[in-house]
Amino acid sequence: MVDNIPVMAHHLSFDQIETFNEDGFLAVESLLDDDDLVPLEQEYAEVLDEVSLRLFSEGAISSPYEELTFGERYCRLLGESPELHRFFNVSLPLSNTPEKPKNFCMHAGPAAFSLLRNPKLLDVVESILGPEVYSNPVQQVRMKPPLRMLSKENAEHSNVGVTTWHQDTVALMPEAEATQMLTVWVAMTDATEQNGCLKSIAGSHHQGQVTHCPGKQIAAEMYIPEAIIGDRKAVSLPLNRGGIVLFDKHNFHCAGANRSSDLRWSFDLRYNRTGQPTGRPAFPGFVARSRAHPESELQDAAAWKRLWDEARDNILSGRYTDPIFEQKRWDDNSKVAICA
Ligand SMILES: O=C(O)CCC(=O)C(=O)O
Repeated sequence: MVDNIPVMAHHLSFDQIETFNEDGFLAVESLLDDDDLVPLEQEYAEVLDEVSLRLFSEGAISSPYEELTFGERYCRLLGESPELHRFFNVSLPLSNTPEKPKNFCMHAGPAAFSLLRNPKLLDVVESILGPEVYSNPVQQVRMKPPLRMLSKENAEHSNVGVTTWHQDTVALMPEAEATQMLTVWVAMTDATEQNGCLKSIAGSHHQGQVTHCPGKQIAAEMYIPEAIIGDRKAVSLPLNRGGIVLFDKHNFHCAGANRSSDLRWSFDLRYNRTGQPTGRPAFPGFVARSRAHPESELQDAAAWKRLWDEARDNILSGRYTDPIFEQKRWDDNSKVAICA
């Protein structure tokens, strides 16, 4: 801090902010490095070890595949246990009544919490949202095996397969209509055309909220129909490991299939201005940065995990009765033709 002006080493430049405002997205290369990413890779390797040994001891998989690399092992195990990805996600599933409570799970480890509070990410977020930043719980890990290794259902599940064209607002409950929310997508592995990097349509956010159609196989995978995309040209966003992409909440974006032979891994995190509704009240957020009240920032990884454990208990016990997620974008007859 110099004379109360915060020093933000990774603040976006004026030109970058202008580009973001014009296009509705912005790629920032090489923001994160090994110091940021290796602790996450180590934590995820431990989770994979723990989960695979447990599933093996329960007879749910044929081998824990300890001899394989992290990526090979995850991909092989997901083939045998299609809901394995849930143990790695940084959010609970979007269901009030999960069929299998054992798989109503997530990962809330200290390295994941450190990613949410990473000062480089928060400098970038502060450039767009201002100094009071809240970690919005609409966040996902995407660990995507090569398409050929996926079941039909998983091929259409955006945590592991393709991601259809959408705006991020579609994930929010109506309470967050006016919330200023920013998506920060983080490349844990290189993202290429071949392994299904992001694609976006520049300027699409100026259109505001558009119709989304119901997911064809998986309800949560709502998509913007062709009739709305039209012949606008998509821009591919390949990025090296450690790069990030920012999205305005109304930007149209998607991600293709992984046609490589390796795992493609990313996180997508969201932040909003503190005090505004998150759009996912069933799940916990926290103050990630506050220039006015730094004492309000959550700095304790164990406390963050406890918040998620409580949310899980509240849902599984039926104490949380409001819908976690609403498939609200197609409850309207005018959409029937456009979605057909
Ligand atoms: O990585 C992906 O496949 C999709 C990410 C995405 O849609 C998002 O960040 O909103």
